[in-house]
Amino acid sequence: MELKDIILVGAPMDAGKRRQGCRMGPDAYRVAGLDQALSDLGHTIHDWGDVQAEIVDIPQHPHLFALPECVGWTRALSKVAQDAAGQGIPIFMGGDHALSMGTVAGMAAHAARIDRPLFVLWLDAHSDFHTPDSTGSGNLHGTPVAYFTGRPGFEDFPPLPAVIPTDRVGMIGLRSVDPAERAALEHDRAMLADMRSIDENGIKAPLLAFLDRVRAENALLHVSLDVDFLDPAVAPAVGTTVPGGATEREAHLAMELLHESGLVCSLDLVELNPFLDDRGRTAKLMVDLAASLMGRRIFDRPTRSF
Ligand code: 6HN
Ligand code: MN
Ligand code: MN
Ligand code: MN
Repeated sequence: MELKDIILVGAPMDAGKRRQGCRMGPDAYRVAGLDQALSDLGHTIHDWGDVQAEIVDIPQHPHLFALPECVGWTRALSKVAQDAAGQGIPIFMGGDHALSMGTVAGMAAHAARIDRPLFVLWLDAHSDFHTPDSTGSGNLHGTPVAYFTGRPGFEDFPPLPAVIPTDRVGMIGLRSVDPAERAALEHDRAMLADMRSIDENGIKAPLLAFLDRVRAENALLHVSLDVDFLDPAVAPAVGTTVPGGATEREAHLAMELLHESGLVCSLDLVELNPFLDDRGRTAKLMVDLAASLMGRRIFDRPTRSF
């Protein structure tokens, strides 16, 4: 197996929605042993500590929750992502899903600099395709895909160094998509695999089809893993649970296929809310999934004792 430099970046962002707790995510991953799980595979791990948001001088918005804070996180994370991408494989330990505005913007800038396209795999119950104008909740964690694919309404956010065309986005695990998002997704062609299609055809076929496209374009692949991609029975530590999610087995298979592809350049672990966890089980599952993505073999999975 090719050994990598893996850069852990803590992104204790909690501004993307009203319910608080995701700021504790980075430390939960450290306590759950992410560093050790990855170094056991032979990789070299560099923990860069936690990023802080920049202070941004714009007023609060009447409808959008914590807009200035989200803009400040986007700026800070975009810079860190560009730095880290030049030195290894960054794993962004969230933090809520609004952090992906910054991480994907930064990875897109990196990809543009080395003249490669960037694809994004969105593993999530939700499409996070709202614009600031269409969001009903006003929670910006429901908007990052719209931002980095260049949909309108993000004027307060840093201009994207490189917009990602929607046909370079793959979404797997969908089962809660608001009408405005659905309407927009109908004419923007992302690759969509909802839970119905996974139940009927499995997770392997759509994932391999997407990976074939990434490979054919000699592209880089950023993976964004939202805890609510998983079924709440196995991953309770998230504020936006939707029943009927991916099983532990489907999620591991996806991670192993991603590893075998050799295409992944960066990873977000988002929406873990340790305040809602059950004896650390969600944090540990996310660590095990990250380990599978970075090359842990099936017979090496640890016995989990509490
Ligand atoms: N997430 N569509 C809902 C909203 O509030 O806009 C839920 C968003 C969930 C966000 O998955 O990171
Ligand atoms: Mn999400
Ligand atoms: Mn979600
Ligand atoms: Mn919504």
